[in-house]
Order: sequence, then structure tokens, then C-alpha cells
Amino acid sequence: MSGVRNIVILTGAGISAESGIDTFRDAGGLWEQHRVEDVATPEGFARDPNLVLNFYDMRRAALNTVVPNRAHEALARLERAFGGELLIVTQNVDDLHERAGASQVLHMHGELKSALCTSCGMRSAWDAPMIDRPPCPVCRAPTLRPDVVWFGEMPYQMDRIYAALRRADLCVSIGTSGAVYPAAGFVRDARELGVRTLELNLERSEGSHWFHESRQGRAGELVPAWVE
Ligand code: BV8
Repeated sequence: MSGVRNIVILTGAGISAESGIDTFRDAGGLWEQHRVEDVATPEGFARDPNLVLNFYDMRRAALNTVVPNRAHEALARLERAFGGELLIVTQNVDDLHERAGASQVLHMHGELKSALCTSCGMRSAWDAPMIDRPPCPVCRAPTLRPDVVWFGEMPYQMDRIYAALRRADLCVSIGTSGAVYPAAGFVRDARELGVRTLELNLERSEGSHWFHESRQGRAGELVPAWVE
């Protein structure tokens, strides 16, 4: 990566697929098992909170049965070895980037291992079920929800993401279908800023035509090969 000083890496569910975490839109994925409207919107949570709390309790518990894969490990190696600025913007709510050793990770759609209190608005590290309505660690009210960004909600730290894109000279998208905005628009934002763009994905995505270069393959092979 000669001459590259600032890298923004966007990751999606495809980077965690080889760790055994279901993606959303692949065959048998999460959205085939549940309607988005029922489990990933504020309206769905208001309509049937137990369905939503169970959906996220199950996914949070599953995290303790999976481990980072070669793609997560390669990005953590890159972060340690790279002399410039590197930010991993992940759409994923799992903790596999961090468990692989990455530290500059921005969860724009929140995290399974975090709780948001709808009474006091505070976020707390969390690794237990919510179905029994445990008390908020801060205000003690029994009003915790998953600290994830649902459809119709504003993703986290958008200003920081756009500031990083403005400084970047390379933007790499790994394992995302390019179906969900505003993340799916980052490649266009990057191109308008004159940033070089690379896609590493199992198959061509909805946004592949926007990338300067698009490579197809499994993240467990493509990402270590790109990092080395
Ligand atoms: C918002 C929750 C505004 C946590 C998720 C235009 C502009 C702005 C917004 C919109 C717009 N048009 C529509 C919208 C609204 C909406 C949206 O984008 N809808 C889509 C469906 C059209 N966006 C929103 O609502 C966003 N909020 O815009 O707010 C606003 C403004 C002001 C004030 C308030 C609000 C919020 C979106 C976040 C929704 N939450 N998740 C959770 O449950 O996890 S989205 C969900 O899908 C995931 O979080 C993920 O981020 C996202 C995308 O999925 P991917 O990660 O790409 O996964 P997917 O399964 O789709 O694809 C996997 C890919 O991996 C595939 O390409 C596959 O080929 C590849 N793959 C598989 N295996 C491998 C692999 N690749 C490599 N190796 C492998 N082994």
C-alpha cells in the first residue's frame, strides 16, 4: 500500500460469515428467518418487545460460540503494522474485530454487547439477556433495549465517518451487499472526494459498479491476500 496514508475500511456481515454468524440477505440469512419490520425497527419493538428482545438475546448469546476468522485477524495485523491512520467502520454488531485485536473500530449500527436505556438514554456494556427486563445499570429502570441502530434510526458517529472519508486516500468495502444506507453510499462519497475505492466481497454487490476495483471471493482468502 505504498503512498497510502489514511484508510477507511467498511465491513458488513460477510466478513463474519466464515466465523459462523448468519448474514442478513444470503440464503437462510437473518432476514429470511424474521421480517425486518418485526425485529429491526422501533415500530416492531413497540409492537412486540419480547420478539425483539429474544431475537437479540439469541444473537448476543451466539457471539460466545464463535471466534474471529482470518479476515478479522488480517485487519488487526494491518492496524498494528500500518503507519498511517486506519479506521474500521463496521455495520456489524458483533465483537469479532475487537476480539481479533483491532482497536480503531466504529460500530455505526451499534453493538450486541451494549444496552441502551430508553429512560435515561445511557448506553452500558452488556452481555446478558434482556427478556426479563433487567434494571438499567445507571438509572435502575427496567427499560433496556438492544443498543443497535434499527431502520429509520440515525446510525452512530456519522460526522466522524465523513471526516475520516475526507482524510482518506483509500476506502475498502468488505463483505457487504451495499443494500443499506447511508453505509451503502460511502463508496460514492469516497469517489466524489477522489478517494480510491476497493471492494472485497463474495459476489458482486449492489454497489460494485461504483468501485475502482472489485474482487470476488471469500473474505478469509481475499483480506489476508490484500493485507499481505
Ligand atoms: C437512516 C441493525 C435516517 C442491527 C441494521 C437512503 C438514504 C438514507 C436512508 C435510506 C435511504 N433509503 C432507505 C433508507 C432507509 C434505510 C435503508 O437503507 N433501507 C434499505 C433497506 C433501502 N436506512 C436506515 O433506516 C438507516 N437509518 O437512514 O436514518 C435518519 C435521518 C435522520 C434522522 C433519523 C434517521 C439505518 C440502517 C441500519 C439498519 N440496521 N442492522 C442488526 O440487527 O444487526 S441493517 C443490517 O443490514 C445490518 O446491520 C447491516 O448493516 C446491513 C447491511 O447488511 P450487510 O452487512 O451488507 O449484510 P448482507 O447480508 O446484506 O450482505 C452480506 C454480504 O456479504 C453479501 O454481499 C454477500 O455476498 C457477502 N458475503 C457472504 N459471505 C461472505 C461474503 N463476503 C465475503 N466473504 C464471505 N465469506
